[in-house]
Amino acid sequence: MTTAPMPDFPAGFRWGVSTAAYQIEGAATADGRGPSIWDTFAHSPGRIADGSTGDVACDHYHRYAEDVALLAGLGVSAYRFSIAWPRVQPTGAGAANPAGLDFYDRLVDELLGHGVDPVATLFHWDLPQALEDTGGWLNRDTAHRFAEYADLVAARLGDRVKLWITLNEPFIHMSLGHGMGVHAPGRMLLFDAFPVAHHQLLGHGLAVSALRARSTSPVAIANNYSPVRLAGDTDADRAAGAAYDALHNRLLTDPLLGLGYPEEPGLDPGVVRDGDLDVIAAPLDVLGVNYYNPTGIRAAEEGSPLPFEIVPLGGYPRTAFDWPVVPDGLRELLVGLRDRYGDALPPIQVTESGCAYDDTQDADGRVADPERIAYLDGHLRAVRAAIDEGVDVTGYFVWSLLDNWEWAEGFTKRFGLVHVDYATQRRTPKSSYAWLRDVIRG
Ligand code: IFM
Repeated sequence: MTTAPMPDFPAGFRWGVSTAAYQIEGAATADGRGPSIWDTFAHSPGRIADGSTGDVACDHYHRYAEDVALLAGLGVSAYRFSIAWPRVQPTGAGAANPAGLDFYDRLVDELLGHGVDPVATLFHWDLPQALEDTGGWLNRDTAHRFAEYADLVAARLGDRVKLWITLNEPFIHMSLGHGMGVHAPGRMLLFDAFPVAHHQLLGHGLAVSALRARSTSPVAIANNYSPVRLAGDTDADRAAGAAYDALHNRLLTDPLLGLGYPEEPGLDPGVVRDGDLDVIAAPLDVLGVNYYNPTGIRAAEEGSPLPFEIVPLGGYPRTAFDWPVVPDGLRELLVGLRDRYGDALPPIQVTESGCAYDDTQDADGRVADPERIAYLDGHLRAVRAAIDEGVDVTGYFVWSLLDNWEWAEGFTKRFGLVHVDYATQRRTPKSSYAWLRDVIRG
C-alpha cells in the first residue's frame, strides 16, 4: 500500500456502503413476509457451506437504528440497501403488505434523519417463492410482476429514496442461480438460462417506467463486471476471451445501452419479442458497477459445454474467498466501459467493491483488518485514476457495512467494515471503518 496521501475526489462524490436484505435482515417470517427462493434454497440440505440460513442473519430488521448510527459515524453520504420483495408482496403479486413496507419507511426516515441518502435496490435475488413456483424468471410474466412491485414500492417511498437501483447483478443471478445451480433457485441450465437474463432486463425496463411515474429520483441498475485476462495467446484463447467478455460484461449492458444483445454467446433469441429491446433500453441516469476481480480465461478443452475455460489468476494477493486483489482491474473496467459505450454511457457509480478476510476480535475485542484497508486504498486510487482519464464516476459504495450472510458461503466469509459476532449480534467497527471515515472526512 502506498503511503502517498489519498487524492481528492470531486465535490459531490457519493460515499456509500451497500448491503442486501436477505444477507442482513433476518426476521424471515416477521410481519407477514413470505418465503423467497433463498429461504427455500438455504433450508435445503447441502446447499450452504456451513449449513446456515438467513433466518436471523444480522437481525438488522430489529437493529436497523443501531446500524444507521454506524453509517452516520462512518460519515457516508449514502446507504445502498435492498428491499425484500416477499416483505412487500408475500406471494409476489397483489396488494402490498403494509407492515412490510412500514419497515422500509422507518429505515428511510432513520437514514434521512442522520443525513444519509437512501439508495434502494428493488431486487437483490430474493424472488418470492410463489413466483418461482410458476417458473420464476424463466417465465416472462415475472417481468410484469416486478414492475407492479416497483410501483408499490415507489408509491410508498418515491418521495424519499434518492437513487433507485432496479436489479442487482442480473448476470450473477442468471449464471450462478440458473446456469450452474450454486445459488438459488439452484437450476443448472447452462446456456439455456438465457431467458432469465432477458426477463430480468424486461422487468428492469418496465420498472423504470413505473418508478419514473411515481418518483423524480434517478434510476440505475447494478451490474457485475469482470475484465478478462487471457491465460494464453493463441487465436483460440482470444476467441474464448471474447466469448467470456460478451457473456459476463456485455450480455446485459449492450441491450441496456441500446446496442441489442451481443452475438458471441450464441444465445437463443427466441424469447425476445418485438419491442422488448426498446423497453430494455429505457434511458438510465446512472450505471451501477460492481467490481471484485478480473477473470483468467483460456480456450476450452474439446467437448467442453462452455466456449471458454476459467483459470486462476496467479501473481496477486488473494482474499479469503481466494479472489485475486487487482485494483487496476477497476480502472481498466471503468475506462473500458467509457471506451466501449462512449456517449451512450451514463455517469457511473461503483455500487459494490470489497473483500472478505478472516477477521477476528483480539483479546481486547478489537478487529484489525489491514488487508481490507490496503484493498480499499488501492481500489479508491483506481477510481481516482479512471476519473483522471476522463471517466464520469460519481460515487463509490463499499461492500459491505456489516459482516453478513454470504449466500452459498453462509457466515464463513466476512466482508464488513463492521465485525458482527453472530452469537450476540454485537457490532464492532474494524480498523478499516476508522480508516474509511478518515478518508471520507479528508
Ligand atoms: O455478497 C455479494 C453481494 O450480494 C452481491 N455482489 C457480490 C457480493 C460478494 O460476493
